[in-house]
Amino acid sequence: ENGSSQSGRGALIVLEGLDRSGKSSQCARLLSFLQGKGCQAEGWRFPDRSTSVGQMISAYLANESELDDRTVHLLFSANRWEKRASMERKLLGGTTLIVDRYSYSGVAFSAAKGLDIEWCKAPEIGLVAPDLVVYLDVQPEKAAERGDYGAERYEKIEFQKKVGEHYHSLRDSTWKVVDASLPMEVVEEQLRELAMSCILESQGKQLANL
Ligand code: T5A
Ligand code: NA
Repeated sequence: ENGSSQSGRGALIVLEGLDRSGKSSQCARLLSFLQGKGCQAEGWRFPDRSTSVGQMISAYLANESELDDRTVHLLFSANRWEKRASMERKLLGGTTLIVDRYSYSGVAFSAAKGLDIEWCKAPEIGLVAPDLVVYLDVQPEKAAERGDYGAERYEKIEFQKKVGEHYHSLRDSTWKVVDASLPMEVVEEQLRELAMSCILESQGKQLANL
């Protein structure tokens, strides 16, 4: 693959956070920064609504369909599993992936509905482990003031508070927490630094699994 022998593997960088914490905006900014530096990088997101599983999820999120809580949990997980092989191929080929939500969203949102957290984690085991998880930290009230809030199923302040508590319990010392209530440019600058050092450090490390 292109450049893989010179530059090593790509890094798996995940952005997590509540709805409207700024993940998609920051993923786009980080991606263009990295590409501008000549880094081989792609932007990914979960749910990936382009697949048939993703379309079922999308209809559910838009309140166009009803699904049992465990069923939708497993669909979100299946949506990551169907991308696992190509994710690994990209990373080993030297492409860094900037991923908008991953397994932690899967666990935090389903646990906030009351599902057992260990049950929620189980189907994520074996997916590719991120090299870096950045949590964009914002109060639900602040996020709710941002554009288009409330359009999708989970965009309710009380529910988002529960999601935030579950994210908190999932965090470990490897996560980087960024204050996402700061201006976009400030968040962007912090993400650049975190991503650059992660990409360098990841080159010498083997890919791991969750
Ligand atoms: N879900 C997801 C699960 O339940 N299980 C799973 O396994 C997965 C993967 C859809 C839903 O699915 C759930 C979680 C979600 O509820 P999604 O498609 O990622 O997930 O949708 P959202 O997270 O809702 O994405 P949003 O687009 O709403 O939020 P973002 O991406 O965090 O925010 P962004 O960048 O679009 O910004 C929102 C607004 O805020 C402004 C932006 O300009 C924009 O208007 N903004 C700021 N304003 C001021 N200061 C800042 N620092 C700002 N940053 C952004
Ligand atoms: Na988003």
